Amino acid sequence: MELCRVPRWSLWLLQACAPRASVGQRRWLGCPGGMSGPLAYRGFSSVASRTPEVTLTQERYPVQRLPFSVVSEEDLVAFEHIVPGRVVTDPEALEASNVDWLRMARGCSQVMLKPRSSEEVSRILRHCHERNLAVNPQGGNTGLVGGSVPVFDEIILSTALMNQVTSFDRVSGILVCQAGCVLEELSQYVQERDFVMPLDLGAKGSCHIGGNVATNAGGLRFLRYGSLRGTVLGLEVVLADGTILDCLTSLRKDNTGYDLKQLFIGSEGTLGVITAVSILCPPRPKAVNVAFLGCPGFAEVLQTFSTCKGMLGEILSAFEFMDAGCMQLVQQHLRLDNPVQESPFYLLVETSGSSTEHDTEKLSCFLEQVLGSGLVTDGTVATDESKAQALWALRERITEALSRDGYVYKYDLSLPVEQLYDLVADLRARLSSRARHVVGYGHLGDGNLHLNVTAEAFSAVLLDALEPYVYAWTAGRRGSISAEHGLGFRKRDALGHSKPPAAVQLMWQVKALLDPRGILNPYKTLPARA
Ligand code: FAD
Ligand code: 2HG
Ligand code: ZN
Repeated sequence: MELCRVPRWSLWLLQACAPRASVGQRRWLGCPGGMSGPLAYRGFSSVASRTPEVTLTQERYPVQRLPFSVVSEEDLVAFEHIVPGRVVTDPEALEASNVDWLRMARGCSQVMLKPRSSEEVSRILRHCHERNLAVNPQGGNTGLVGGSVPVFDEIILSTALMNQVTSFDRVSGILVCQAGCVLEELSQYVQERDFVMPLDLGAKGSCHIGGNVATNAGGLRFLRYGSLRGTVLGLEVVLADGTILDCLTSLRKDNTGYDLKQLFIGSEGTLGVITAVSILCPPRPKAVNVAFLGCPGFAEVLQTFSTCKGMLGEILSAFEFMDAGCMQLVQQHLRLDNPVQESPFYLLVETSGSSTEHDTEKLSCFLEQVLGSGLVTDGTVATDESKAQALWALRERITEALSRDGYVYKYDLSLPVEQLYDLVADLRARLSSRARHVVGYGHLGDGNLHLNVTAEAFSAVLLDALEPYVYAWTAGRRGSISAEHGLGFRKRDALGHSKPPAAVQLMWQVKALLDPRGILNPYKTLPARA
């Protein structure tokens, strides 16, 4: 097939040769309201201890402690025996693990355990099961729904020291590793071998692969590589009673009975502790281009998406959008520059393929078409790796900018793509001056809207104006109230807006089967029982 001629303006369209993930290696994950500089942001502890005013979850929300045992001196002795020197009880050291990334949830756990192996996890859970002690599995603590931190005094079971790669097959691209490996480190590991991780997200510098699987994280590569439900080939999981379930196969095809690993993908630590993951990594694309475009309206955003799919086809790897409010926030709080003319909407389009010449020409044709027809009013394309990184930062760092704006009410919705932005406009009118900002952005290519509302501080009145309104609105369009972040503590009671009573009932039955005492991440995912 003949490619169309490259237009004159596309002379400045050059290719960013490395995949975007390699750009991400130098990225760091900021903590809201925190210090500046990569080192300051690497861990959360310093930030959490400087600003300790997060309200206890049990004080802000109506929730009752369930009748679990309280950790005793004898329990601590037993834990010290299982994980010697890795029982954390110092309140200051526990602070960062009791408070979530968003600083909206706070528990009061007095013990964190840091196992190194599945056997240690098994011994810990066997003890907790026998003693009726509640446990909160924790990875990188980057979750956005209050699932990663205790609600009361649950024991924090951290995977931070379970960070070893077990094997990597250079022919198939299958990676087997422990659950506590940091996503960015895995990304770097496989890239050195000419592969990429099938997922990427703004939290990659801190989140763990086990946490990614436990939340079934979506992220920025979903459009290209699909869900973890497809790319995760096997899991090792420790059940609530300490049983080690070894389903850590590395087979592309396996139809022997029920696919049990799927139960644990997206179960948010309520059914078992994921201790190891086998995941299929795609080959590293040789040609990657990133374009950042300004659009005059949401109708044009949708038409640009249709045109993009038609013209870029198999090389399209990301189609992300953000509104003008998001741009304003990243400019104001992160001092990032808008590379194009001010517009009501912005798009980030990425292509990944194997031929520089082919992909560049295809992208040029697409840009010529959308600029020529007025669907897009301005645009820029990455000319080198650092520019590609700068363009991605505008989209990836919105979460961080929002958190610096004040208290954030966060919604993560799946909606029919034509209606993706309607709720943002609706809420702006509904909330008027009660909110500081109402913004919309997200993975348009996946039909996933991130609707965020900021205010100076938490307000129960504003919360009442938002919920259940947002959930009912979404249910009315047959959408999902959680596209990728999960339910955690904050959204568990909204499950009924997306699932029928029979499904919720079955979920409880599965929970009872796998965790009969309910010790694993209680108060999360499944709705509170009356
Ligand atoms: P944690 O936050 O520690 O835990 C999350 C949940 O998983 C908790 O319920 C916890 O109990 C459970 N869990 C953790 N580890 C295990 C384990 N080994 N076994 C069983 N249960 C476990 N999410 C997306 O989907 N897409 C995005 O694009 C995205 N971008 C983000 C950007 C930023 C800046 C931030 C702060 C967050 C973003 N997130 C995104 C949310 C978050 O990063 C993901 O949910 C991530 O997968 C959580 O991983 P984690 O290791 O931090 O898990
Ligand atoms: C993203 O896509 C993440 O950037 C976070 O899923 C979304 O902060 C949010 O609402
Ligand atoms: Zn997202």
